[in-house]
Amino acid sequence: MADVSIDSLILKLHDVNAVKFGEYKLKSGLLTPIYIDLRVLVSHPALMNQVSSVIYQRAKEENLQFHSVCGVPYTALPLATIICSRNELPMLIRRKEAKDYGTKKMVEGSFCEGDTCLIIEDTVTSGSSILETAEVLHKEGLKVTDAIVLMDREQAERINATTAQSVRKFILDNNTFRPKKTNGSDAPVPKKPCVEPKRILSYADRAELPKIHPLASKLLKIMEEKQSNLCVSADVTSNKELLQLVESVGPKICMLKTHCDILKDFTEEFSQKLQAEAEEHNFLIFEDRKFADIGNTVKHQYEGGVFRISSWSHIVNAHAVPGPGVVKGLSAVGKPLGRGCLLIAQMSSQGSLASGEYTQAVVKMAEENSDFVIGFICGSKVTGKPEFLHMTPGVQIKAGGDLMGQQYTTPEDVIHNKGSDIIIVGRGILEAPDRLEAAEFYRKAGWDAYKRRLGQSDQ
Ligand code: 5BU
Repeated sequence: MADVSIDSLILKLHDVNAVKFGEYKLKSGLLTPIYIDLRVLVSHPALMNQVSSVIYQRAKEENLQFHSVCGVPYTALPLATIICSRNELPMLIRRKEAKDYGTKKMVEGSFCEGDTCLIIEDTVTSGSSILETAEVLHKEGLKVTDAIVLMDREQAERINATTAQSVRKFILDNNTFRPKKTNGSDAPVPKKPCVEPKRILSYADRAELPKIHPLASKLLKIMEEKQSNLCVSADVTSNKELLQLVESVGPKICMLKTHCDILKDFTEEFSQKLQAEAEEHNFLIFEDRKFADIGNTVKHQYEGGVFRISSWSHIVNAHAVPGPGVVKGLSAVGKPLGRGCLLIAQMSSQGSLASGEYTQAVVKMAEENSDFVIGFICGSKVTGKPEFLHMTPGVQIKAGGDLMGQQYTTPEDVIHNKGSDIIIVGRGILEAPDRLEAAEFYRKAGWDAYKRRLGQSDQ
């Protein structure tokens, strides 16, 4: 790699208006002698190469040890690409937003748990975007100990001179950044070949995790025992039909999802019969109530009214829109009963607003309330924490949707490609000529996809 003269680089950055000298007003109102905006770099390939070289040189001078490189999206992404391509280093891509329901992981690329990833960033002011990237990588099991930053805006803003010499100084002095909030050790990690692929835990392994919620553990054990990751969505409108359905498909499912408010004749006696069926056929009941009010109100909705949901449903779900109060309210009722809650991190319907930063905030809320929240309704795996269960509605063997925004994906896609744990199937089974046969078909499809995920595809 050719040595890059910092002075000539600064002048070139200046030529393309990536660095401007003068008097600029910042958002904070302060005046600064330097203005930096490296987004224009992509239009100047030679300069891109030079900037990439400076960054990589710095990593070498610091003798940083890492297995892979990740550029903070978006400006540093092409810089990381050049560095990795030229030096034949593995790269990882951090997704900035899990925009669609179907979006997969937050980090693309191959890596082993415990690998160290070097972050590349173009400019930094507070370091928040580096920390955000470090947190996403960390959630996936990666260590982040260092980040290389081309320019530190705060340093630039503090200097009084308007000469290239000063810019040179902060490029050279201030561009190794240590994220503080990760759990990774600051000590250099010896580079080791990645021999073991990241081990995917089985449902049975996860049932035994020390931090697992007892209800999640119970469900995982049922799944393993019945070789079923199928939840049937019992969207029927009478008690009789629901009980008939359960008697038939009970042996095939790990969980039954209900909408008690679409039943025209719900009674307490019916809820008792449903519980007896759940006992007999060894499945859990999940009332898809989607609570979304302040804590005090959801507490009443969960415990009381006509349905007395907490008395018969092992699991309920909630929107995170109201904030953590919704979980607190539900937890006040459900936790003493050993119940659990799923947070809706993504929805299967077209145009859903539950995506990107919202989804990430939901994950955070779940992590902060893991004594009651056992997992998510989502389209794909939203957290690397194996204690949480991922459950996905909008599943049918045929692609497409309905006329009211529902979007379907296949069991293979949900379980194998997107890393979810449970398929929730409604009309795919309910509208089949033989519901039992259809349930067995989906059970097998979901289980085969899970086996493929574990790398046991020949089974
Ligand atoms: P379907 O017949 O397989 O389309 O039924 C899907 C069920 O899952 C239905 O009861 C919905 O209310 C439920 N659902 C969903 O489809 N998508 C979501 O994002 C959530 C729930 Br949350």
